[in-house]
Amino acid sequence: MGDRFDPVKEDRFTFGLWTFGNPGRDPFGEPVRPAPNLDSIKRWLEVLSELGAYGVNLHDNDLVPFDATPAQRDEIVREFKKALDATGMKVPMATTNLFTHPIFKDGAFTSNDPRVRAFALHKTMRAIDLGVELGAEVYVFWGGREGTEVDASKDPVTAIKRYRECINFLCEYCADNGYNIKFALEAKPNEPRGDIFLPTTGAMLAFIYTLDRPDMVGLNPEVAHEHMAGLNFAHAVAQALEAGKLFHIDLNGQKFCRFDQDLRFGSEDLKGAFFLVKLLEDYQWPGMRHFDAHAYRTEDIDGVRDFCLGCMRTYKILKEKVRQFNEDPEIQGLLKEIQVSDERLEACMSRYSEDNAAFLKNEFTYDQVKDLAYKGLKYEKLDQLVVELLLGVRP
Ligand code: GLT
Ligand code: MN
Ligand code: MN
Repeated sequence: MGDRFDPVKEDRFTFGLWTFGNPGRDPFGEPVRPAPNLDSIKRWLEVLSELGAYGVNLHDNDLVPFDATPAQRDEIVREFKKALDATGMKVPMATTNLFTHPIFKDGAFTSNDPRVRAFALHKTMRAIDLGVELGAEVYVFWGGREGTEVDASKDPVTAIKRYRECINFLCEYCADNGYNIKFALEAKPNEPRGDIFLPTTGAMLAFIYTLDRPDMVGLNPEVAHEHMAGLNFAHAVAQALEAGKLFHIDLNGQKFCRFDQDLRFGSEDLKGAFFLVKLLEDYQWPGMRHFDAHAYRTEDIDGVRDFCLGCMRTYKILKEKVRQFNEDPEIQGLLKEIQVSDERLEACMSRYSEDNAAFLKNEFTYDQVKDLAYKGLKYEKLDQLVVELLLGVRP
């Protein structure tokens, strides 16, 4: 498109191999695009690099087939690394596919069968080795099959204990091997299971503090997954960010309370996307801007390219809107009015003391705030200004 919104490497945009490689299969329809293979992956590395993307992320089996021999695995990895070098593309994040193969039909780390849990650890340790070999510094855990349809089948308390045991085991594995990698847990409320354990970013965050090495583990929130649960994604991300636990992010688009659509970033809920970009940019969050989405099933390969470019351009356009928001005199003037400051009161509330409590309890009475109860806050005006800014009619 040739304007300032075209992506460049410094924007640090990444895509999963499974995103541009998505063949457009759904529960009711066959693939509409060819299944990815090493040759098509190599071509995509060139295309994405030319478009200005920084890198790609992968599951073990996006690159190495489940049944590859060790020699085949090594050959594929060698070829892939050559293609990375040739295109200057990086692999900042890796993960394990613990959901496609039938062995994981009732979960991996939370399976009732210890043999399945042991195999999940076997597969994940090897996948971590692969990620580290490719230079990944973040390792994602999305527990797609860690759940139930039949509540009678699993004790949910035991399931959480098993989940914890496996993540603890894998943290030790990384520490023992001196790997410079952090774990990022990704929540999703349901799909493909009827219910998935630890269904929201907040639930995952609480789980992290029960682990043996909480410092090693953070979050990978995804727009679509929080919207499936009807939640405000920027608020979930803010909590993760404030806790120092935003280790990675999955950007995409999603209508509320539906199946996991994984749509092009910004294609739904533009205002929500704007406040997400605002949060990441205002706080200068240093992570990759990763897209976990795929092209509509109506698209061929050209459409997938349009999809990739669209994700990145929309992010950059919203980033520009954030700059406008932060510089808009009318918006900033309103915000100044709204964000009242009172040094004395704030100091008093910031720390408990007998005196501060006595002051708030005995002297600071309703009389002193009664004028505020019915005072309008001008949020209608503020929100309309945001809408007009997003619609491109602010001066
Ligand atoms: C799968 C899932 C995503 C996860 C990916 C990583 S795979 O597409 O729906 O949300 O982030 O396992
Ligand atoms: Mn995801
Ligand atoms: Mn998703």
